[in-house]
Amino acid sequence: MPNILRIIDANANRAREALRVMEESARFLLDDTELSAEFKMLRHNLAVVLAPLDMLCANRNTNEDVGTEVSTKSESTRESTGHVVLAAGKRLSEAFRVLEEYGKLLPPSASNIAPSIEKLRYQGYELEQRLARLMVTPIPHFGSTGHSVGMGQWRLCLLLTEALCTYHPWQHVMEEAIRSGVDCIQLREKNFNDRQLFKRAQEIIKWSRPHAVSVIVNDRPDIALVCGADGVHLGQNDLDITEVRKIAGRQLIVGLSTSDLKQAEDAQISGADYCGVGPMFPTSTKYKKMIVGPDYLYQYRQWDKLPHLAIGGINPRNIGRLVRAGVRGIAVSSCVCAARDPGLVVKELLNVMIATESQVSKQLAP
Ligand code: TZP
Ligand code: MG
Repeated sequence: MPNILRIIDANANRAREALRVMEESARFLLDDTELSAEFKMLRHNLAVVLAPLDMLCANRNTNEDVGTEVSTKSESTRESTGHVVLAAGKRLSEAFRVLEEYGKLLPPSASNIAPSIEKLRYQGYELEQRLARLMVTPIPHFGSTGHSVGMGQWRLCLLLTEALCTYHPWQHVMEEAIRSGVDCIQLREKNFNDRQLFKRAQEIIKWSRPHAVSVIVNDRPDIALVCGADGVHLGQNDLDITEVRKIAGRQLIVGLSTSDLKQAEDAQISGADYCGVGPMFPTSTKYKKMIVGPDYLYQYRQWDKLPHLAIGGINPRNIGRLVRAGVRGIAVSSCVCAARDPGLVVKELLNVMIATESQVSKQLAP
């Protein structure tokens, strides 16, 4: 038993420290009273859950801990405050998981510890996501001059369409997608009347704002403006961007779907903020005469004057091909909306993206 208590002691400290690191960011960097109070409350609740084991300290034996000297290179540097928060979040979830697993071996008098820690682990995950959303800035977009320009570059935009949500209500799909890391949601409902659209946009905004997830309305600058969305997405046959700017000025991010470089250049000249780039692969979500494929994405990235969202038939199995063509951001609909586990698909997309990017950059390194 004492050895298990040593593990619990070490991980209780690790969790407390990680929470404190995140709390300091919420408090001093973001001045976010509510979020820092929630971190504080989680630290407090951790202490309450572990209180029955108050002899824990007696099990601390740092001198004999064979792990104190072991550290990796990645532990000694951080690129930004966002990375500090991400590293702390990872430590927190690891520590909670260890507490939960070894807590299951405690005697019956402490049998509520493991399930209570499980609850705290979920709360920690939620808070970490909220903080990361506020701290980890979007990837800057570097224009052809090499300077950071305009808005950032989203990573993963979900096109949310209720009729495509096969296994779950749309709210569940949205919540899971947000929890799992989308940074943009586009409301895409072709058959809603104006009232329905307005109401749906408001609901999505209410859920997305606390997580710093952008909300874009498809086709309708008027609805986007009145409901306070971040932007509007237009197709080649929708209202011209110059006309949209007349009513929205710079109040809305404006995106335009493009299928070749001429359309992308026109989009930039008429004041678009980003381009949809596609379709990448065959899709049944929207009728498309022609699949332009990853070749167009590659050309786009050579030009690269605006942030982009590659779109059309993208899923975790083919995203690797797009990363090799230079993709930085994608928009998906059916592979998430129609998934049995939408959150898992979002995580898979992001993980494959990150893993392939790191493979590609290693191959390019001298
Ligand atoms: N525009 C080009 S392809 C497409 C749109 C709206 C459909 C994207 O949906 P999916 O299900 O990810 O192919
Ligand atoms: Mg349209």
